[in-house]
Amino acid sequence: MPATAARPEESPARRIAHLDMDAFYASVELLRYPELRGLPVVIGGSRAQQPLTLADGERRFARLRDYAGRGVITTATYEARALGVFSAMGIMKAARLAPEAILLPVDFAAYRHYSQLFKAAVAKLAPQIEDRGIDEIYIDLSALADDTQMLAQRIKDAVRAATGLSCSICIAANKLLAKIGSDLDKPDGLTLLTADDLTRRIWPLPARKINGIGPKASERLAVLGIHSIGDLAQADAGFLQQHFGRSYGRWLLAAAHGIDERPLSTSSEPKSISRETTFEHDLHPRDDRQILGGIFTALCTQVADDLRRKAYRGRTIGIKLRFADFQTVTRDLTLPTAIDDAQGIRRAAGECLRRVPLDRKLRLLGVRVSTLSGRRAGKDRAPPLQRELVFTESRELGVD
Ligand code: DCP
Ligand code: MG
Repeated sequence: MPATAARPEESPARRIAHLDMDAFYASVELLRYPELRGLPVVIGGSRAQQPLTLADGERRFARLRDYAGRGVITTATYEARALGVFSAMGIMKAARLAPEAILLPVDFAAYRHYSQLFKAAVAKLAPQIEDRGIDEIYIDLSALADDTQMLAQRIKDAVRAATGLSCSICIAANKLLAKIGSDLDKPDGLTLLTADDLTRRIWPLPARKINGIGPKASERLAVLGIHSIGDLAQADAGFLQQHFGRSYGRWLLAAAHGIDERPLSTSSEPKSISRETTFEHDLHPRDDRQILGGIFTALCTQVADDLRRKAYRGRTIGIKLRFADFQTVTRDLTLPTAIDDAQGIRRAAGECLRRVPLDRKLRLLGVRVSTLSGRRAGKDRAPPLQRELVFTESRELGVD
C-alpha cells in the first residue's frame, strides 16, 4: 500500500487557485503594438530592436533573421511557439526556425506595471494571495462563498478589465494540483480539477509537470522506467526512497497522488519599517548640526507616515549612523508601549543618538521602528516576522 494512504484526507473545503498570465511579456507588448496580433513575435532583443516609427506613423519592426548576437528569448507569442520557438532559446537558433518572426526588446518596467495591475485586481476579489513572481499567483478561495466556476470567471474578467490581458486559472484542492492545472488549458484557460480528475487528467502527464520535479529528477525517474505521474503514483514507496532519499522519495509519491497540504504564504508583513538617507556630502555633527537635525526629524516623520499608512505601531526605535570611513553604528531602545507618531519616534531616536560619540563626519543617517504590532489586528499583536521594509533615499543637500 502506498505510504500516502495513511495520511489524513485533504480538507474538502480547500479551494486553491493558480493563476498564470498568458505569454506575459509578449502580451504586454501586443497592447502597445496591436498590429502584431496574430503574428509570431519574440521578446528578447535589446535597444537595437526598438521599432522605428516612420514619418507616416507606420512602424517598422526588427525580424529574427536580422539578429546577430547571443541574446536569449524571454517568451514568444503562441504563433511563434507553433514554429518551435520557446523561452530560454537563443535568438540566433530561433531565427533559423522562424526567420520572419518579429523581435522586440524587453521592457521590464512595463511588465512590472502590468504585474501590479493584475495582482491588485485579483486582490480586490480575493485577498488571500501568494505572490509567485511577475506573472503568477496562488489564491486561496476557501473562505469565499461563491460557486467555484463563477469565481474563476470573475477573477479572469477582473484581470482582463484591469490589464487587457488574458490569463489561465485552475482551481483545485491544493497548490500542487492548481499549478499543474493552470497549464492544461492555456491560453485563456479556466480549469477546475476535482478528485476524479487526478487519474484522468493528471496521471497521464509527464512526471516533470509536477512543480518540484526538475530536469535532473525527471531524468533519474526515466532511467528507472518512471515517465508519467501515473507511473510515479504506482511506484513502490521503499523503491523511491532508496533512489531519492527518504524525504524526497516520500514527497514524490505524495505529489503523484495529488497530496499537498502546504498553506499559502500570503504574508508580506514587515518586521521593521525604516528610512535612511545617504548625504550628498559628508556632514559633521557639530558644524552641520542644524542640517542634520532637520534630516533627522524628517526621517522620523517619514517613518511615522509609513507606519500609519501601513497601519502599524512599533515599540523599538533605532538609529543607524554611518561615518565617513564607513564604520556603521546602530542603537535602539524599546518603549513600554507601541507608538506611531513622529514626535514620539523623534524623542526616542534622540535618546539613542545621545549614546553615540558624535566626533566625526557622517555619510548616512537612518531611523528604524521594529517590534511592530498591527493596529487593525488588535492591540500589540505581533505580526509574523518575515521581511523588512527599507525606504532609502538619496537627496541633495545644499551645504552652506
Ligand atoms: N520568462 C523569462 N525567461 C524564461 C521564462 C520566462 O524571461 N526562461 C519571463 C517571460 C514570460 C514570463 O517570465 O512572459 C512568465 O513566464 P511563463 O513561464 O509564465 O511564460 P509566459 O507567460 O510567457 O507564457 P505562458 O502562456 O506559457 O504562461
Ligand atoms: Mg505565464
